[in-house]
Amino acid sequence: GKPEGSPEMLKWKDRGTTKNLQEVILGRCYNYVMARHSELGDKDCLKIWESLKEAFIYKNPCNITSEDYQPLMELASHPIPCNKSLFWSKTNDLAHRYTKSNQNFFTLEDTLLGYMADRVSWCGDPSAPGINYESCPKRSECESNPVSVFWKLASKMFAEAACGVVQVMLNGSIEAGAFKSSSIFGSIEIFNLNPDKVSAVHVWLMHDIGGPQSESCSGYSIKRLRSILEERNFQITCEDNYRPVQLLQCVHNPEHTDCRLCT
Ligand code: N1C
Repeated sequence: GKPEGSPEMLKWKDRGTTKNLQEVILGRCYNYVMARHSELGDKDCLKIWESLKEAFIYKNPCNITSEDYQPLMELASHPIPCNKSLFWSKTNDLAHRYTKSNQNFFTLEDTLLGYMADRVSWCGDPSAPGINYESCPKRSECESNPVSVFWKLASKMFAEAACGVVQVMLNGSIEAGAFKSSSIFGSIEIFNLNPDKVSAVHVWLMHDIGGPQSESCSGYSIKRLRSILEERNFQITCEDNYRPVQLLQCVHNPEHTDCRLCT
């Protein structure tokens, strides 16, 4: 027979569907619902799993649309309290460490939808069993793959649901600039904030401890973000190295000068 799992027989370039996807999604769903029962109302995890499965099973993994996810979005979405939404771009790890230590803020991964899908992969195949566990398409192979379409839609809904003051954590150590218009934050989230519900955007511009500070709040890409947001009638503030987040970075770099109490 064929040599199993040898790279040359893989159809796509990204990793395949997560093993035991059903159990992982169901387990995470029950876990989330149990911990936050009061705020969530009734959520049917079995129905949620089935609507995720129906979105991609037996389908060509390059032809997924937002409509495929509509039932899932309706079943799994829930409101987020005003002033608590935290967006991020190129600060995945730090942003999530921060919301874990400070229960006051929600990233998309702190909502039911994002929590279930975090670091999980899935895609379909027209032939049986309808799920491809070997490989899935990368974004460079096709834009309309199940995982990319999911995150774009979930990000859009997360932004639409925000109210009050919202926060965004950006990475000031990136050479190309902290704000990128092609990122999900720059291309989807900022354009789906509702000016009737959101008053202001607070930028936390973090740079790596000991790393370069390629950009500060007066930098070029932040100026572009500022003009986009002001054009849309949001107030914007920017803070370099917001101290509550920097203290979390300092846990791993306690001796660094940026981490000393008196500077
Ligand atoms: O493209 P990005 O960042 O600006 O996207 C981040 C932005 C956040 O504010 C989230 O609300 O968009 C949302 N989001 C996720 O929550 C998320 N979890 C995992 C967007 N993408 C997410 N991923 C995966 O990381 C997904 O595969 C996407 O393509 C990357 C984007 O990361 P980025 O470039 O650092």
